[in-house]
Amino acid sequence: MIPQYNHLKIEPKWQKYWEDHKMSEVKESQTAPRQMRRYILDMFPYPSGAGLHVGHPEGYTATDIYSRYLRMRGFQVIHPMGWDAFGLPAENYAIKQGIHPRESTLRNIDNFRRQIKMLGFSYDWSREIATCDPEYYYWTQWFFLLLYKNGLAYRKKAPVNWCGSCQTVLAREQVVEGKCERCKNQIIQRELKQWFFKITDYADRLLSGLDKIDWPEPIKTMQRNWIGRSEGALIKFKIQNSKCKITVQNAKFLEVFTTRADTVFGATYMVIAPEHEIISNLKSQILNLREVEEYIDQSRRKTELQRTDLAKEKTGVEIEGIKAVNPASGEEIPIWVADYVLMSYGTGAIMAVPAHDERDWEFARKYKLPIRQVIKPQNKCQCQNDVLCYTGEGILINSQPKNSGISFNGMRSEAAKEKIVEWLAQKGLAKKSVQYKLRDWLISRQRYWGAPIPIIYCEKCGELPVQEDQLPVELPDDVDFRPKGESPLERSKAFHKVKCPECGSSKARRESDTMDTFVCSSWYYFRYTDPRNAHEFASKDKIKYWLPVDTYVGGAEHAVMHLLYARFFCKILYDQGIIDFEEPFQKLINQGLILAEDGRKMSKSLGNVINPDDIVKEYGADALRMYEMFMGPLEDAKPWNTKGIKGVRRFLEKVWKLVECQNPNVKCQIKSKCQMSNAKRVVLERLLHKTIKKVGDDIELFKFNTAISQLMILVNQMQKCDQFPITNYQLLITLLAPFAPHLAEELWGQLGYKESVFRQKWPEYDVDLIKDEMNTIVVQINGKIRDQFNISVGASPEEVLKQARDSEKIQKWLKGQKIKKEIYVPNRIVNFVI
Ligand code: ANZ
Ligand code: ZN
Repeated sequence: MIPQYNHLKIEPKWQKYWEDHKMSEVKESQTAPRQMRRYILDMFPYPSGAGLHVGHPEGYTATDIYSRYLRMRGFQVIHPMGWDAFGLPAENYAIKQGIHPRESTLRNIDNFRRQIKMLGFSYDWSREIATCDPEYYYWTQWFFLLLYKNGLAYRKKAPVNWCGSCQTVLAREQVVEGKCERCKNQIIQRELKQWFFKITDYADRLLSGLDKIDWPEPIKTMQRNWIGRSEGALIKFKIQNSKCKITVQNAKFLEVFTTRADTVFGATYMVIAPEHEIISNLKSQILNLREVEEYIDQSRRKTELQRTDLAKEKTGVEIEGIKAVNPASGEEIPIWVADYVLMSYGTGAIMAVPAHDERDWEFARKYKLPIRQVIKPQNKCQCQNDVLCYTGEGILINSQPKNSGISFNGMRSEAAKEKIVEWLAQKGLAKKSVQYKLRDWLISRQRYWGAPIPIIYCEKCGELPVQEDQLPVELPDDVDFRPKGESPLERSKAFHKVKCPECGSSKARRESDTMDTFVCSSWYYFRYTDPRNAHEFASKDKIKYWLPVDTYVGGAEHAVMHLLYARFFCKILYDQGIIDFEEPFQKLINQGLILAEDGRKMSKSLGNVINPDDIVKEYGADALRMYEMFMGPLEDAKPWNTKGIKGVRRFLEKVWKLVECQNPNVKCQIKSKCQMSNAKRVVLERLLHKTIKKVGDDIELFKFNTAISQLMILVNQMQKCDQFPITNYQLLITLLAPFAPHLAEELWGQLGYKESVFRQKWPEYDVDLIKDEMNTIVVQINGKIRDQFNISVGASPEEVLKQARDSEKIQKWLKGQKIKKEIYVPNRIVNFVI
């Protein structure tokens, strides 16, 4: 009897073995050459109360397969795991339940660790880190000070979402339809002093660096758009009192940023953002101030997204009493305030060209503002869809300043952009300019559960950094988590009682903001290389030994924030001479979403969540791992399918039986005499070597689904014969090992080996056995070609002749006639003489 494949017994057994034998731990070695080291990294998870989701094991299985494979190929692999442990949900839970976030976070981490271990991933647990650990955030604070000392961290006023009834700042996700999630009070925008990191200083390098890394193109595009570099010009429009035509003294000019200076003659009005300072500067001149202020008030209640949504109808109010002068045409044009113009981009003001910009077009139509065409499409038919508003480039028309010999008519857009800016520049009214969408990174959070910002404010000395030897600034425990709504840190006495590091006065107070958790995750991959270092965030040697990360796997939802911030930090360290590379992650791979069985996103509220605990219990970790890799290409979104995991489980059972039959101690009932012909045996031998090649190649390309298909094909063929040399079974197990490590270890042991299968070398394929494995045989009748077929190289002459005779086409030609002679030119031609 063949023993049963009992995953419940096998899996914990081997997990313990791997841990006891420290199979996944790795140390620096002076003899390991540089090209034989790899850093394989997963995005560390936020340990939520819900536990592991089936989406987590998808990426983790991919990196595990790759890491195990690389180790078998003789590489030194650093493959760590840790916890992105600070964050709002833990704090909210604390505030609601009155339990300390540390307690709930540590509990969640324990659960996550248990679940990850139950899946048999080969992480080096000796390198585990948690960002909420004071030993870790010591260095997060050190990074803050590094930026601070280099002028890259600064404080300025910025709007926050403020709930007047809870008396607290809210995160974006706590604002639901403009109202406080907790008390349903209307949220207002309030200006508070906040900390920023000057990521904008690095905009160009963050852009150019993208060309040097092997990342998915969509992610690069998202980063490029996020940085949003635009070349254009700043153009000044004079402002005058609409009655007396005298230039206004408080604000003589309104400056705009445009990428289309070629359209300046078509600018028939201007629009400023509601927050534009000109409104308060010119209050006395504005005739309809009340109306304008009311409009501004309304738009303050909208989010940026609502304001820029193209589908939403645009609104605005004309500012009466002042006008602008178009510097090109000399015409007087009206100034409007409208919230489709954002204060945060360019100058917060635009010249509106309704004939060539869709937003302006829509606005002009609604408010009956003049529309003047100044660009003619170069190619007439091109414009047919755009008769109304042509947004492309083309040939200038209606672009001639009055009373001057100059004309831009007939010029192409591209040249006109240059010429017009040059012409206006002579009058001091224009200059070239580059603008970025990227804003400095707001890192202040008015929250408890984060790394405290290491700054002290003294009544006398002002803002001072905490001395390095005073780090870490630890989160206090004398805090009250009863539901009050505000950050508990704010109210901690112990935390704020501090002496000024400069003058010693006790009239000093700590900064009570904590850092955005993205600060913690911007440098964690360094810490893994030297996780217990008490003197540095990581030693230079260890960084040099392991970094940069070779392969980074995670969700595409991190396209901009985390992946941009990490690159930013890396460039700072490079500029400090601490590291000698500028890009942290050489290759990036995004795994796709695993959807619910119904094709929707898995979510608690839909009740369609698959829990990995249940799956592992029923089918085993190996089945879960292998199924998730078999579902489809790693990058694709794919729905869960219970039939699918059953199929994979059956495959594993098939492998189990197949190998168990070779176990000399097992009496196998399904063992039968091998019926294989010589040719088929060679085919099988070739298939085995082809599989070695394909599985290896596919693992390198992260194409695990096709590697698994190949293994399935091999197993099906091997089932048809039990007379293989035992080495073939060994090969099969080694190939399967990275995918289904527990099963592979167990079968390996059953074949009598004492050492782990992961101490085996990854098999090599025989080049001769994979190349040109089929011959094409041409079949002739009386010297005329009548058919051809492929047959395996090892086929005997009898087998070739039989197949030739059996061919349908040949049968037709032969109808009723006898073959007089059969001639066989080996591996090439069969000729029948009739
Ligand atoms: C005149 C014009 C005519 C424009 C035309 C476009 C087409 P990108 O490419 O994204 O940089 N703009 C400038 N500042 C703005 C702000 N704060 N809020 C909203 N829109 C703003 O876009 C640059 C263009 O966006 C600028 O060029 C400006 O409109 C608008 F046929 O100026 B353009
Ligand atoms: Zn002081």
